[in-house]
Amino acid sequence: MSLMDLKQRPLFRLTTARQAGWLLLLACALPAQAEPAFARLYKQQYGYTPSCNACHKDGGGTPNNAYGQQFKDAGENLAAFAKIAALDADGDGARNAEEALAKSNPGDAKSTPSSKGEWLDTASLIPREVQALFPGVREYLPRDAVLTDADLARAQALGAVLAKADENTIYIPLTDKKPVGTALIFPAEYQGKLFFLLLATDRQLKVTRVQPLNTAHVPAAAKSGVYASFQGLAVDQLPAGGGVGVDAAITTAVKKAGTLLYVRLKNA
Ligand SMILES: [Ca+2]
Ligand SMILES: [Ca+2]
Repeated sequence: MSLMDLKQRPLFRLTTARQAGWLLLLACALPAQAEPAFARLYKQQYGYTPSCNACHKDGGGTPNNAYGQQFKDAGENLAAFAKIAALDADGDGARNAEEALAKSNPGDAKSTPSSKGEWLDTASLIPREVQALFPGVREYLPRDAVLTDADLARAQALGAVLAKADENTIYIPLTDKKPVGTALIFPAEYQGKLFFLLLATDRQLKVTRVQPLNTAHVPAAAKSGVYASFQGLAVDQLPAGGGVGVDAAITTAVKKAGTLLYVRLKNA
């Protein structure tokens, strides 16, 4: 399938819980890489997956809102929901549990059982870091990158060793229903520490940007000057990482991410 064929696919098609889980993991985990355990527990308790903004002020990685704080203070576990059920975290007059059951946002006073708003819209699951790279884009096609054995073999031929663990979500920004590029958030590891990178391409799958996302705990990755070197390269012609420095760690991760994009979006 070529990149252009993607416009035939329905938007925001989340066919499995796993796909939704991946999206949420990415959307809520960044940039702080907090475990999105809350979202899983919330689903267990209330039967649906909330957006990051149930607990965060402005998407994943931002400070907790009042509901997120109450949940945290109550123990951050399944039992915590009952403990804070009768409270009204956001002060909109509806109790927390009442809001959760009505699918309004217990952490946002603007969302109430009678006027829920669009906080559960799947578009809200597109990470802010991705949206910032495509200003003006209002529609995204999140595409689950599940790797087949053929994909893994193609990747190897391109010089990247991918594994099932590298499966990910590719975000495809659309303008007038047509893809205008791609974006992928993926992990890199340096000296045993995990951090995340964002790779974006144009519609021809040439790299437009590689940037670090949460490198506060890996200062070397924040300072690296290697990011600009990927710009303009086709994703199937990225350099292989080699060596032990942080630049090599980044290059290896970018090679894997670019190759993942290529094998999933370009015809064999
Ligand atoms: Ca409330
Ligand atoms: Ca509310």
